Parts: sequence; structure tokens; C-alpha cells
Amino acid sequence: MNLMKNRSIGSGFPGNKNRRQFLKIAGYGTIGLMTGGFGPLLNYSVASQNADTNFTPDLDISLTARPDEVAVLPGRPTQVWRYHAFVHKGEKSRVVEIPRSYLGPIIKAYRGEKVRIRFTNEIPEESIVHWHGLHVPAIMDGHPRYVVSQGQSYLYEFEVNNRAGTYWYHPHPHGRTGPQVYRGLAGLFIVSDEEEQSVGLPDGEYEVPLVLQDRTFGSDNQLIYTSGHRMEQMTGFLGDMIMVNGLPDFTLPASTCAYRLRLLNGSNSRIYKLAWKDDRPLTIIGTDGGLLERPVFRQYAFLSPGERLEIWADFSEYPVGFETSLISLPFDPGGMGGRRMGRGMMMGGGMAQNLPNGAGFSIFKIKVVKNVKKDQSLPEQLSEISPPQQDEAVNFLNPRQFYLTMRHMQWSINGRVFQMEEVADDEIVQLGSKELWEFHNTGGGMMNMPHPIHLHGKQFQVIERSGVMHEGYVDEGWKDTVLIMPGERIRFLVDFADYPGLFLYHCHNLEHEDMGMMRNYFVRGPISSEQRL
Ligand SMILES: [Cu+2]
Repeated sequence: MNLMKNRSIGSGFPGNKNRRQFLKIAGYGTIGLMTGGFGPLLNYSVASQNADTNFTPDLDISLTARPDEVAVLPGRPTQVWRYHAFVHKGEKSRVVEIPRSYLGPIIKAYRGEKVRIRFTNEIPEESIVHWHGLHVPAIMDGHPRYVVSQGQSYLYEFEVNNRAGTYWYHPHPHGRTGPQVYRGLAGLFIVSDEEEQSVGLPDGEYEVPLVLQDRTFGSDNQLIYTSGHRMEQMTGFLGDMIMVNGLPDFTLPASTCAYRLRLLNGSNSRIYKLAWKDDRPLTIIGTDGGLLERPVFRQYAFLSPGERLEIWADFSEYPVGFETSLISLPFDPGGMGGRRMGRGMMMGGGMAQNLPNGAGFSIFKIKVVKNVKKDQSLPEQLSEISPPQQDEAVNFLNPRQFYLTMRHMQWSINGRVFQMEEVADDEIVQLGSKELWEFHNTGGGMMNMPHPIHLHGKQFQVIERSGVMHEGYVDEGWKDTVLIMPGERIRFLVDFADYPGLFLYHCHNLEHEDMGMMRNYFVRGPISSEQRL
């Protein structure tokens, strides 16, 4: 469907120089696209930021980012930035606050619903919200060029057309995503649909969202971020305390039955190598884009920033009093990953890392506290997913190549760093086409680091992964973020359907992203008459 209908305004943009000014006056999105500074590629108009009278939302909420304080640790409350929501239309239960957490509320929607979100920025710097994993039009995706300053609003209206799954939202202003997420701006966006509901997975108190993050607190209970030193940016922020749903020392009191655990890695740069402390394998039922076709079993599984995993955890065989933990196993993240830098080593004059990437630790505890009789067995089939057809890709014989490299102490993609509206010729795709994209993390030497690569606006299917073999990937199902370890190459199939316009792809190590390890890709499509004007 065309959400852009009756929403667009005139474009015909004069050029880059006047654009900012025009945006400020008009208060809506951008136009004209530049390619390497060689002049306008084409003009592309976007929707007005006035509410569309033809858009009748099923769910209508306000979402405000504002300074707040939360008692995270005993003693003085912690100053945070936090999302607050208010439901204007729809059941109040669609917005679920997490008690005592700095995280934003969980927003719940059904596939096919029309959602209006009135975002207001009340933090003292520019911000914008990105709906991580959702397939929405370019102007609804939270591109950094749509940032609004303190006191201003941005109107989102879109139809939820993703599969049921664990998605999330967080800020996306260029250069400030890391610090804004770190101060607390993030929340889950959970989508449900009929297919998922027919499976009959554990729900209610047996369905537990778990957002994993790391934080460092000073002696005054306030959050400490990186010093801004280049070396710390290069590695990414690593906190020394593991938080679950914004809470320290998290314990999940469980009953003797099956649970559906929805895990999100909402950390800035920490990678978790998930495993059960009691050595049983992980039963994985879902990833970024929802349920897998059938459960898969892993002795351990990587979860990099931005990725999600859904785990089936059955405690029916365990007695009350049983205790286990979800842990992160030690691993080698490569040359710049932190571990080789050594514990307590000064990072180029910056802060010492007490818990490097790749260190082992406990994430949270599960304690069986209650007997229940609830006979629920792991479904053999969870959903239907058609296998990816590589030969449907227009570039089947010649996949698009991306090299993750370091240049002049700066992470880059194909040697380029982010420019707000720049798209290179090899970053333009055709609306409605399928393509193979191939990412190489083979920079080499000391400067190797893992990079979780995220594509905006799309779910894709991994075709192959080669290089260093790890057993801990869950490449099955639909993905929007993939971890690429040093020395690895990954190939995925993506369908550029439905929405033309400018979208991002980037490393989801937020410090890498902020320093420019991010690029635009442009989906070129026919310009509708409303858009042309
Ligand atoms: Cu990176």
C-alpha cells in the first residue's frame, strides 16, 4: 500500500546549500540527493509532517524522550534520558513500562495495524527515532537527516507489515547515537501475528523480554561514557556492569515450566557469547525477524549489538531451588576487540577496561521458585520460511561487495565514511529487485575487530558465511543485523521491495557508527505523480 498518498509536498530542490534552511522553515524531510558531490542525482519528495487526515491509526501514541532520574543502584538516583509513552488510541496494555528501568516502554503491535507515533524530543540535543528491523518508508525510518531539536516533534505513521518478532527502537542522530542509547534511550517493539499465535508459545508471565546492556557507574551512581578518546571510539564503549532490562544483578524467578525468552543486545559495543551455565544447549526459536522455521540447538550463540534471539527455556524437569545462569563465554574478538589489550591496560590514555569484549561473565540468574503443572512441549514447527533463492538476485553472478576497513584511524565501509546525503554509484539499487550483498571483514593485522552489520528497512536471509568457522551463529531465519568476525565473509539475499528512498546500512557497534562506519543506500524507484509535483 502507498502510505505516501496525499502526504507529499513539492520538491524540486534548489541544492544542498539551501536545504538546511528550507528544512528548518518547512519542518519536514529532505529532498535532492547528491552523489559524491557531482550534483543532484534526482529529486525525491517526502511527506509533510502534518498529520494525514486519511490515515486512521489503530494504535496512536505519544513518545517523548526526556531527562529523568532512576534509582538504578542503592543511594543517589542516576540521571538518564528516557522514553515515555502515552496511548491516545488503542488498548493501554500496548505500552508496557518496565518498573525501575531507564529503558523505554515496550510497544506492542499486530501485523497489519496502522501505527501513529508522535515523537517529541525533550533532551537538550537533536534526536530522531529509528524502528530497528521494521520495514517502513524511508521518511519513517529515523534517518539522521530528520533529526529534531529540543522541543520539536516528528510524526511517524506507518503500517506494521513485519512478521511477528522482537524489534526495537532507539535514537539515530548522526554522531550521537552511542551516547543517547547509553543514557537510556531504547525500548522494545514487539510485533505479533496470527502465524505466531497459532504456535501456542509460552506467554504472559512465561514470555520474558530481556534487554542486555553494559554500563559503568561512577561513585556518585552516575553513568560514565567514554572519554571520547580516539582509541576508545575505535574499540567501542564497554561497561563493567551487566544490566538486564536496565537493572543490575538481575534474577528471573521461574516456575517449573517452559519459557519464551526474548533477548535483545542493546549494548553499545559488547558482544555476548551466550550459553547456559549448566552446559545444556541453547534451544533457539527466533532471531531478528521473528520465529525460525523450527528450533535449532547451539552449545553457545553470539549476540552482537542490535541482534535478537529468542530462546525456549524449559524448567519442568528441575526442582524448586534449582539455579542456573545465562552466561557469556570467553572468546577472542580479534586485535582491537579489547581482550588482547589486557585487563586494566590504559587505552591510549583513556579509561581502563575492567571487562573487555570477550571476557567471560554471568549475565543473569534464573532461580526455580514455584511448582506449576503446565505441560508444554517444544513445537517442532514454528513458522514457515521460504528458503532464499540466490538465483533470483539481479546480481547473482556478481554480488555487491563491501569491505570493512580501517583508514586513518577511522572505521569505514569500502573506504568511505558517512556523509549525510551522499550515495555512491555502487550504493544505488532498484526498487523491487533482489540482490546479493557480500561483506568482508578482512582488514587484517592489529586493526581487526568484529563488526555487526545492520541494514535499515529490510529483513534479509543469510546465504553463506565463510572464513573463520564459529559454531555460535544463528544465521537461520530472517535477519537485519549480522555479526562478522575478523577474517569472515558473509553473503545475504535482500529484497528491495515496497519503499524507494534513502536508507542506511552500518556497523551497529555504536561508537563505530558514530565515527562514520555507516553509509546510505538508495532504492531507486518510479516517482509517483504525487511525489513529483
Ligand atoms: Cu564496527
